[in-house]
Amino acid sequence: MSTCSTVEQPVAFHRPAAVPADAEWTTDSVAALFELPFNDLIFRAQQVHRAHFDPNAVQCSTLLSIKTGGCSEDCSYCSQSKRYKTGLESEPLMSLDEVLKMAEAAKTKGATRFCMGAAWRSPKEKDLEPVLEMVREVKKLGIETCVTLGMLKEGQAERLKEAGLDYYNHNLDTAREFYSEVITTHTIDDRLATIDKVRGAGIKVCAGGIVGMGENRRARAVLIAQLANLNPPPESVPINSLVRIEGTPLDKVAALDPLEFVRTIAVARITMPESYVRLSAGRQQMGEAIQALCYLAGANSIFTGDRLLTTDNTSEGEDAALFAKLGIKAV
Ligand code: SAM
Ligand code: DTB
Ligand code: SF4
Repeated sequence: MSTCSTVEQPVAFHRPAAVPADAEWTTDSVAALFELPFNDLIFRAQQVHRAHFDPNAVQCSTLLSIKTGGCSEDCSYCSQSKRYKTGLESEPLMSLDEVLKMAEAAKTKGATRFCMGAAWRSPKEKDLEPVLEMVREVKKLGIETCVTLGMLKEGQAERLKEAGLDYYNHNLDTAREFYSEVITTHTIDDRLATIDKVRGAGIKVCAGGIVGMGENRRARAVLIAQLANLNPPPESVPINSLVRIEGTPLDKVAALDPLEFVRTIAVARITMPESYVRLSAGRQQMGEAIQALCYLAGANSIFTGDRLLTTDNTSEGEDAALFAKLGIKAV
């Protein structure tokens, strides 16, 4: 029989992939989405995306590493852990003036959110005060604020909220079952506890993970199900493609098939219909075609600016050129 025969339809074409009857996603129902024929998966993701968002608009945030390197944690992917020889130079907390200059520049270039990241396990009291000041002053520029500072102690989230913080980024990073393969100095339950504190303080949650760390598809399904079952799901879901950093334990891990990355974006879109799905780290390594597929799969936010935290990002010109080709507007 010819491969183009119209007699046999792929079964999944007529069968909507398992949608849980109650709003709870199981690993199996998420794994079933991953197993769909690629075109069916993207079609479903597009349907969900178009029901909730302008399909041609992408929100842009700019990152700044306000405190770099020297981190106590052992996250196997990270350039900033003091346990690995990555050649990164540690830098103390930046001054308010420097941060404000960067935030102004980001706003001028069209970013609508400024995200300040610090390489801490958790912020000490003496660290939090200057960060609160940064949040207050950046907010005054008329741009949304986001920080990612590690695990929070009681009361810290409330103080960040009072300072005007819009979003707190705290990723689950990987599946519970795979977590200790990647990180041993804290647990996924520690991460969940901080997300609870952030939510409790009325700050919007930005939580996602990294793919391409040697996890299998099942583990990706576990991660997405856990994010989707947060109640409510995170407003922003960064999906990072591992940026392999020389000197880290994951520097030689086999690269993930880029189409599997696109699938992960589509599954995140379907399971978290109202969330912004952020095509995060790894865009520079992806090229235009894979990024375009990610937008098609429902990614609707990115990090813009020449740098992520410690690694290069696509340039402003490259992003503008791709958006022009695709007719995407930055919002
Ligand atoms: N120390 C804080 C924490 O761990 O939450 C904030 C900074 S940490 C660098 C923020 C996030 O960046 C991590 O949770 C991880 O998802 C992402 N990240 C770090 N290194 C990465 C890499 N090499 N590739 C992809 N994502 C990475
Ligand atoms: C997120 O999920 N990804 C961003 C942001 N949140 C803080 C960080 C990506 C870091 C990529 C590696 C680096 O530049 O150090
Ligand atoms: Fe530290 Fe965050 Fe990097 Fe982990 S991901 S080593 S906590 S900076």
